[in-house]
Amino acid sequence: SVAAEEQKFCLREVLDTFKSCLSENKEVYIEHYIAGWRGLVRFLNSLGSVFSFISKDAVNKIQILVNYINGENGSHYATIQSMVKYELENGLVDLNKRGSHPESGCRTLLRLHRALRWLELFLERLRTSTEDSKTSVMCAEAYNESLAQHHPWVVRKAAGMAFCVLPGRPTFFEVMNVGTPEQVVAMLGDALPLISEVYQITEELYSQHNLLQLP
Ligand code: 1PW
Repeated sequence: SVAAEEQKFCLREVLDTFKSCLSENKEVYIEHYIAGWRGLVRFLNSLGSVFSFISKDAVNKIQILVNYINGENGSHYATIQSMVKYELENGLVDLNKRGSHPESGCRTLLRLHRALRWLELFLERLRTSTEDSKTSVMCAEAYNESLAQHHPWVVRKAAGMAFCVLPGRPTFFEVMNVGTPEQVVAMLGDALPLISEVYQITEELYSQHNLLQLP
């Protein structure tokens, strides 16, 4: 049932899916990347309805990528590396301004990639936080250091308002459903290097191909 599914939610499992993202030669499987994002969206939704505006866009982006994977050229969308190669070689990416390919896989995944950096920075703050640390402040700091630079004023404003109503650290840890605060900290210590590696590999790939500013 849906209720049982929700009850089983545990952030450790979500972060573990990022483990399965990397192939032996360090390529990033899009299907697993998306599975990780699905879990993050479930987590966001469990924090309250204010976060549905944030998760909605992630859901849209996930769906665009799923459609590519299930489409007739799906085999090219196995990894981020194969997607970049395929879309660039076939002129399927709007490089300078939005035109005939406004929803390329490359630009869509770039949005999730930038949001992953936010997550990484936020979870790192959470990991090293103390009992009286404010989740809203940690979340806002992580946002300002990463995603905010890519968002227009309205979105920054709305995001700032959402952060203000984030539950406090104890509730936040409970929703994660990992165990005691000590277990949360240990879990984050395990998961963060993996998320960071997936982020770095994607960042380097995009940088090599000059794709970090795709419209
Ligand atoms: C507490 C855990 C945090 C996990 C990160 C959650 C994902 C953050 C998504 C923020 C989305 C805010 C509203 C949407 C803005 C879009 O305009 C923007 N999308 C993203 C993912 O940054 C850019 O996409 P666009 O408009 O160029 O298609």
